[in-house]
Amino acid sequence: MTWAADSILLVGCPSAGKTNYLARVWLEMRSDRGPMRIFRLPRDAAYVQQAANALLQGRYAPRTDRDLAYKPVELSLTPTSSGGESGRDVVLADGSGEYWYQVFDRRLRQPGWEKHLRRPLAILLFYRASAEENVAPLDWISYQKLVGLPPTKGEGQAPPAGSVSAENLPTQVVLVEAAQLLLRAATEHGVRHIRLGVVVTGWDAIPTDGQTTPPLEYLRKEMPLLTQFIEANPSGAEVRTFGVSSTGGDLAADGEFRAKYLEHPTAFGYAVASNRRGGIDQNANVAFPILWAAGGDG
Ligand SMILES: Nc1nc2c(ncn2[C@@H]2O[C@H](COP(=O)(O)OP(=O)(O)OP(=O)(O)O)[C@@H](O)[C@H]2O)c(=O)[nH]1
Ligand SMILES: [Mg+2]
Repeated sequence: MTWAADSILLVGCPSAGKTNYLARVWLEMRSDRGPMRIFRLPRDAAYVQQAANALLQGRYAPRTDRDLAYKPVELSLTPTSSGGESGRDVVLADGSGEYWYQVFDRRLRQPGWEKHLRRPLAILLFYRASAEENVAPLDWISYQKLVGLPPTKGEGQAPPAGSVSAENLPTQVVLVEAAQLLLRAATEHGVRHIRLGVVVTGWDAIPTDGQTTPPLEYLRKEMPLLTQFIEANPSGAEVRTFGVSSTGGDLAADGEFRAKYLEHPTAFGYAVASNRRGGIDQNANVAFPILWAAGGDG
C-alpha cells in the first residue's frame, strides 16, 4: 500500500445509511474473511457495537441523535494475512445527517472534524437509494417556487434571505457543498492525498434491473449535479463510486427476507463497483469502499 488515509469521513444527509454501514463494516472487519481485519479494539466501541448488535438481531440501528455532530470510531487495522503482528490506525468519523444540514446553513465546522482535514484522508459521501428523505433535483418550476425569481424581472419575488435551508434543498446540493467545504479546507491545509468516494447505500432497494447499472450511471440519473462535480473533480482527489447493501435486503419491510437473514446475519451484505469492461462487479466484502478509502488499490 503506497498511500494510506488516517481518517475516513462519512458524510451524508439524515437516513443516508451511514451508521448501519459503519456497523456492518465493523462486523466484517472483526471476522477474518476480508483482506483487513481489526487488530486492536478501540477504547470506546459502544457506539458502533450497539449499532452492530441491532443488525445481529435483525433490526436496523436507529438514526443517530440529531445533536451528535461527530463520533469517531478509531480502528486499528491489520492485513488478515499478516498474522496480526501490528496494526495501522484509521479513524472512521460518523455524525448525524442534521449536522450536515447545519454545516450547509451556518457553515459550521466542529473542531472534532477539523483535525482530520490536516492529514491524508478520504471523504465518503453517502446517499441512500429510494429513501423517503431524499430531496430530488429541482426542475425550473420547483426551483422558482423554492427560491423565487429575481425581482428585477417584475414577476415573482426572491424569498427573504436565509429562508432556504438545507432541509428543503436537493440532497445533491447539500452533498456537493459539504464535499467542497471539506476538500477546500484540506487542500488549504496542504493535504495532498485525498480520496473522494460516493457510496449509494440500500442498493438492494433499487429495482432489480437497475442493480446491474454501474453506480456512476445510477448517480448520473439521480444526482446529475453531484455527478458533474465528481467528474470535473476540481480538487484533483482520487474519485470512485460504489453501491452497497449493508443487509442484502430490507429488514424492516420484508418479513420473509428478515427470517432468512436471521439465520446468519453476517452472510448478508455486499458492495458493487464498476469494472474496466463497463459493467459492475459484486464484492461479497461489504467493506470494499472502506478498504479503498483506507488506501487500497480497489
Ligand atoms: N433496504 C435497505 N435499507 C437500509 C440499508 N441500510 C440502511 N437502510 C435504511 O436506512 C435507514 C437509515 O439508516 P442509518 O444508517 O440510520 O442512516 P444515517 O445516515 O446514519 O442517518 P442519520 O444518523 O440520521 O444521519 C435505516 O433505518 C434503514 O431503514 C440497507 O442496506 N438496505
Ligand atoms: Mg447515523
